[in-house]
Amino acid sequence: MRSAITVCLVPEARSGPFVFHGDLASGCAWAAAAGFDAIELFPGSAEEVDAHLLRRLLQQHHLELAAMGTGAGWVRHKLSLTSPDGAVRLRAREFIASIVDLAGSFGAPAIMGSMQGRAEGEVDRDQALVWLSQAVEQLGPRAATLGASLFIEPLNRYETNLLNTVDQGIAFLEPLRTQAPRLLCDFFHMNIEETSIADSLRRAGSRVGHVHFADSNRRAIGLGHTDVTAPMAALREIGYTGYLSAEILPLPLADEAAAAALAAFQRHA
Ligand code: LER
Ligand code: MN
Repeated sequence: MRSAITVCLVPEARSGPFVFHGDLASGCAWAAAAGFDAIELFPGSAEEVDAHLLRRLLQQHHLELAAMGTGAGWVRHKLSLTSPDGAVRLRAREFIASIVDLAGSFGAPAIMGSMQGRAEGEVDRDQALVWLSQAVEQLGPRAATLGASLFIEPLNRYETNLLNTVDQGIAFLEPLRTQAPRLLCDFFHMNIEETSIADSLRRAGSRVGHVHFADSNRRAIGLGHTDVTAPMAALREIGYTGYLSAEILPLPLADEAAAAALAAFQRHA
């Protein structure tokens, strides 16, 4: 397994679960100095990322790109793949597609988390899941063409009412034609929604594509009350070799959060 840490380029996401906030150059330098293998990038949009600069910075700092988030589409523009407004759904799909392309050019997956939206008002759950499946059937092959996956992230009940659990994620992926998508298992959300994080990881098996390595209070593992012994044993059992990515709050301060996250990685991976 490899370590990653979140780098956020979006000032509006200041209160989000990102350790570094600022620009790309400082974020890469900081992540490398903190000792991580990779960054997980949260950009404002694909257009706002200078791909040449990112490539140069990753090389210079011996970093990988673990994944790229698409949540700015929600945070900034209130886009969602399940909006009742067809024009908004289309813009959401285009927003994610451009991040799939950008991340894919680095061999990295895009993350579909908050852009899944929620079933509410005139949109019932079945309709929302149909729209979500249709979007993923388009985005999955697009990522696969670039040799990348697409990460589908179940979120806790306070953020969505669509995909909350790993089992719902598995059921969502099962009927799809595209084989590219994998599940993003975020220990913070799982602590709220799963009966057993370890058992859920075992059921997901090879569908686990990425892990957000966050404690119960969304701080670094070790700074909350989640015991990751059994989940880590489960990850080893299923042969997981991907990232443990610290998508955590910068608490008590960013540097301390990063140090705690790296120590947890070294202790458990
Ligand atoms: C994104 O990875 C995530 O976990 C969400 O909770 C962000 O709102
Ligand atoms: Mn997450």
